[in-house]
Amino acid sequence: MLEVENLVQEFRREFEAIKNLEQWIQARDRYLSRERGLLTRALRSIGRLPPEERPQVGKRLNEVKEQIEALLEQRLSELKAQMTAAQLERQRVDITLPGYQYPLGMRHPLQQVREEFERIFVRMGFMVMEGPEVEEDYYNFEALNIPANHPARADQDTFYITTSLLLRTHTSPVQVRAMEKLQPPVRIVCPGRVFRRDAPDATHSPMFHQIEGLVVDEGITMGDLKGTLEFFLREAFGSEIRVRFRPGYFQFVEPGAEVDISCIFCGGNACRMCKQSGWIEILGAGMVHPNVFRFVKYDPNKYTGFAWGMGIERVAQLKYGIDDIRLFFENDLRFLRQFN
Ligand code: 2NL
Repeated sequence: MLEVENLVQEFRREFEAIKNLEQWIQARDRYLSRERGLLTRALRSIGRLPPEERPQVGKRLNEVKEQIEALLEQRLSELKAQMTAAQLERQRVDITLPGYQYPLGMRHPLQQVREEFERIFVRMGFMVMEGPEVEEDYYNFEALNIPANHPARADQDTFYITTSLLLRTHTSPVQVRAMEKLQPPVRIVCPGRVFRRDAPDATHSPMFHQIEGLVVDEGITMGDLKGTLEFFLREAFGSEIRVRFRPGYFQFVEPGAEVDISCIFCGGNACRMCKQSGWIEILGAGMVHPNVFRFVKYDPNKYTGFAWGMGIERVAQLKYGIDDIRLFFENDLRFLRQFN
């Protein structure tokens, strides 16, 4: 009996020292292991006691075993609860931390110019239309009155994909497609990327952007062309500018015109920016050639129209004083952030 009570004392001491799951497992095995458990061995050794002592010792040992099992069970739940609490503490999300500051993006300067011009034309009742950058030879050249042997078709100017597929060299094919779909009156602007096989330098990029526009209806005249473009240019560059139309040649118009604005830097006096002329060339335009109407099955005796095209990079360069077109495409944030 004395040994049994000593065992109980020893267990209580060790039980108090259990701080974690490993110590708990050690204690359980030390007392309750089927093979070497101190209590298991004590129960087995009852048979070696004098017969009169066996019932009393056996009863006490069974009591002790139940107590030890209950205590261990209780401590196990406590340990599990402690571990769960510790894990929750470790994983806690600190919602008081300030959030990550996402840097705000901005529109590319070319996109800003494009949207500004789109808005002016939309106010005048134009529709914005887009089309494929990979085009058929027919829409890029043939339907625009540029025949197979025209120099604009030479390999050095155009990126060909196959003999009949190419990267569009202007956004005019969008307008040809639009005329195939729509009946006059047509008022559209077509902004987008265009491609020319040029070696890049300060004034050339093999990919650049254009906005073209087209108006077709009965009775459209050169007066409509002049009024529309003059209004647009004053909206875009300031109401004080003057606009000048000079003869110009484009295969798909007749007559054609080069359009200048008075120099926005010197007011038309003469400076470095306008090469002392007082004028800056800003776009090309003209009355749509009857052959173009024939290709899209518009009756050239019923309808007339005008069209124009301008380069977006050139305008953005003028507006912001940028001397190298390649800056637009390098994605250098020190450059781009200046247009925020
Ligand atoms: C320029 C000159 C121009 C056009 C583009 C055009 C389109 C159709 C029919 C007739 Cl569908 N013309 N576009 C007309 C004249 C000039 O662009 O210097 N662009 C940068």
